[in-house]
Amino acid sequence: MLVSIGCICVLFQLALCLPSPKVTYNGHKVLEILHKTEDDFKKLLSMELKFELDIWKMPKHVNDSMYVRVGPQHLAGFVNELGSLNTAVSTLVEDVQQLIDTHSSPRIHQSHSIRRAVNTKSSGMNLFNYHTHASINNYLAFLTTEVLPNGVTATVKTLGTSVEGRSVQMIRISSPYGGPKRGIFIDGGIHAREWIAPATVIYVIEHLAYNPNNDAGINTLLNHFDVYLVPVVNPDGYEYTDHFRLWRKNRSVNGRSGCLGVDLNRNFPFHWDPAVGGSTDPCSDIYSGSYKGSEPETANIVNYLLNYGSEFDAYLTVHSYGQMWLYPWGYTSALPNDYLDLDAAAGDAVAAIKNLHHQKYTIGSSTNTLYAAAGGSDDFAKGGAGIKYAYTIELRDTGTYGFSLPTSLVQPTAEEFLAGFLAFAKNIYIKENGK
Ligand code: 0X9
Ligand code: ZN
Repeated sequence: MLVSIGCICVLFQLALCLPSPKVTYNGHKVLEILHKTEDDFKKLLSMELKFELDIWKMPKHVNDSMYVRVGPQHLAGFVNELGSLNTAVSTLVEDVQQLIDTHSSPRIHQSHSIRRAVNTKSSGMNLFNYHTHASINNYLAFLTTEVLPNGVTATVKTLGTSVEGRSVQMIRISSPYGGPKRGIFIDGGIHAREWIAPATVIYVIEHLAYNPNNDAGINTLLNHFDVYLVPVVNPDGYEYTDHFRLWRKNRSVNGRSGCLGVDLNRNFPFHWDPAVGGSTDPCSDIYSGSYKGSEPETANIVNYLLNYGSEFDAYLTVHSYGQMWLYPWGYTSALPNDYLDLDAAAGDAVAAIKNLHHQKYTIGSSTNTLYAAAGGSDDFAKGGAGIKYAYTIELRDTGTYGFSLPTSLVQPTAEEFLAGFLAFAKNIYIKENGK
């Protein structure tokens, strides 16, 4: 009842005007489960709502592991029911709250300390921490006031608002040199709890804005492309993670269900289908929404990409975790006709990633590498908006810390993503321009 109890409390607190208490995960465990047959896997999935399971990692195939968070009130019942299946179960995380307390620090609000000077080499934004949404929007606004090296300009556009009225902002980083240029679109924070995604997008913004002079790769990138970045697609969910650290969805009110939120990455209007890796249950973490594109946060991206998609060569959506560089499709196991081009560009990206800190990222179509899930933004970008090179990138790690990635790992994670991105952009520029 974690989610539904939360909802009742929300109503209660609204009436009493009290701040909502933090949801804690004391006694919650993450179990690693190995299933032996497809049938057992289906039975396992059917237990999601009954035991309020939070699936942290889906298995890729029979005998691959699944990671599942389960609360103390359901542990015995769940383990008991697992006993009737042919599975091997072990404990990956003993106590989720302890993991959160030990390894993640609260997000910081830093707008006041961003440097107010011109022509220096950085904004002063703390790149190795997690930031509040307000802090991120202040940061984007600050960049537009900067005189950046090499004539680079930063322009901010509001794509729209969220359910709770927060402003979803996009920044364009552009150099006056080179061209004519096509665009690359990067977003983060579709899923609320994946804090490393907005942090990584901010890291990229900062480096593109301030480093074209001393980084040849960035200079070349900006000579070839304008880069458009949206650090937080789902600001309401992102802010809500202050109370409910493992919240995934947005904060839509779902009729009278008593459960809030739609999984935005099941809501995009291209082969939208709750039956493929989504859900029709508003209480599920993978609720696909009541109809395709129902959510304002989805519409913000959809409308922009429908209007301007023809100007973009690439769409990268940054998620965590799992260390993967995935391309469409998520709605089918069939591959796009041009998948070899997408595979090759991803290959250059993961090679550059490996080169930097020896981290291994897996490449493949999302259905064949991760799991089938329709309504993802990558599928829409490619199939609905016609952007050839569309990807979901799952950043670090592979399960040690999961969503509670310590701030000490923000820098290497973001650094290697930037290296991968630069290699990727070089690949697609050569492929599309023949030079
Ligand atoms: O399930 C998702 O939405 C993504 N994984 S995550 O752990 N970040 O939630 C993967 C999405 C891959 N793309 C599509 N299925 N279209
Ligand atoms: Zn995600």
